[in-house]
Amino acid sequence: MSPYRTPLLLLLALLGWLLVAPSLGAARRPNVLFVLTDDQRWDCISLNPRSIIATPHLDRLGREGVYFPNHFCTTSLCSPSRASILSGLYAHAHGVSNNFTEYPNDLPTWPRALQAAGYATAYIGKYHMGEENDDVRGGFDYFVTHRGQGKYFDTEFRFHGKERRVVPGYYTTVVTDMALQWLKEPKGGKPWALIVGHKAPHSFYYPEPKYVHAFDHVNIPYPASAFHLDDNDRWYRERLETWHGIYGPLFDYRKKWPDRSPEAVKDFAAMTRAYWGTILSVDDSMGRLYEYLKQSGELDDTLIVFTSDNGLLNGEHGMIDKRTAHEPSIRVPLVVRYPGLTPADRPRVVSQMTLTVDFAPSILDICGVPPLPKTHGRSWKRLAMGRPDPQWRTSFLYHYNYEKQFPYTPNVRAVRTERWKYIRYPHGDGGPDRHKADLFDLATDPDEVHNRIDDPKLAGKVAELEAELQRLLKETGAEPDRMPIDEGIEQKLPDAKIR
Ligand SMILES: [Ca+2]
Repeated sequence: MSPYRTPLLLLLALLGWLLVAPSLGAARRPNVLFVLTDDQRWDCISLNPRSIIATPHLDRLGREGVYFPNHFCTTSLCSPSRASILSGLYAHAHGVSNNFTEYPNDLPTWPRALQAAGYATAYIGKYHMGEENDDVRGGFDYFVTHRGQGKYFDTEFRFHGKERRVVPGYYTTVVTDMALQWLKEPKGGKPWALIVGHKAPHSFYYPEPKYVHAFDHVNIPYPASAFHLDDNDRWYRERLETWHGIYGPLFDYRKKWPDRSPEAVKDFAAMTRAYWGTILSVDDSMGRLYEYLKQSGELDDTLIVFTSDNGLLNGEHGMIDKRTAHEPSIRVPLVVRYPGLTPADRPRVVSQMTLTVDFAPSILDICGVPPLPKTHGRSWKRLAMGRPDPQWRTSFLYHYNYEKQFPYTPNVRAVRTERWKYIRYPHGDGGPDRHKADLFDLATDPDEVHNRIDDPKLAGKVAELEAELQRLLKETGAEPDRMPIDEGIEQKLPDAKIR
């Protein structure tokens, strides 16, 4: 045999592999496990240094994958945000502008696109678009949900549009059991995509019995920003004693209200401990799902996404709930694990601002499935792989429309850049705003305590941000910018059925 023969054969084999390898890569489609919580704050995952609670299983996704510390929702309200997650569109474009509107049946979603591309698809848990509807929705081969908000214990689920049955047990555990059951079923060689919709940590907060006392030792004061409202418009103060204010009923944690006494902070602390407790069960759930994928050999072939639909104000600026454009309301946790993006021993942090509207383009891009015909978001696949994306956004639009059923937050039109946030509160009649705007310098004031809108030195910055807001409204097709008339902050409680 010629002494050159073996190296030549090796070289030919290598060339052949190089030619085939890229096409192999393109053909391999990862499974998708998308875990969605309800109202989880960005700092309630212990990858965030501010977190009081420990979430080792959620952290592991980031420690073996990609952590997005600057991820945001574009409307901080359950149904509109969920519709943005599925469609890649802003609320004004998908039309689900409140919690009572069904997702339009003819509007594309990323699960539907995956289904059309040959994926086995399922949705298990809280869907929360179209409150009283538990029918099967388009794009899912298997669909389990319930009417309304569901309950932390003993929820009545409906199984793929057929029987309704109370499943005894804790919600988070029960949906995890159902998810594992579906994962174990044969898929006929198809890749799969599963969305698990948790109820936790949405109000009213009921932790699992084993976590009821998990945070009894933690002292929890009202946030300092609750006592610095002088720079802000009057609506901040008008909200304090309402359903969405810190002196109000606190989702029934306070029996007699309003209560401005310093001692009443104990109700706030009890509420916060319960909220945190519900997230510990979510972490357990992720641990079980991860362990199953590892055992079944699918872990490294699965794109795991963990996120929430919106954030939550927990006392900041004297506020409870979400809806506003403040950081705790619009920031959302996001961790992603998939070795096709980065190997498990080379975790990555993507610091660019990512949005709920980025999920549809990103997931389809990673799965090698054509994008939806129209989205406002962009794929972060390149960023997650550590490649530069010089065109990535440096600002984004946030909006929320006043709800008559929840008269505690004005209309909100805001622009956030990496350093600044400018928030307007339009009246809704096209005339001049009747509330003072907010301007926050997030670099020097991350807790948004100092409203700089009246600072004459920043007039140029305000003009620049106003122009950017108008540009973003135009770019996302939000013109003419329709919104309800702001009927003001009211003390009345919301209807008991929709709380
Ligand atoms: Ca929510």
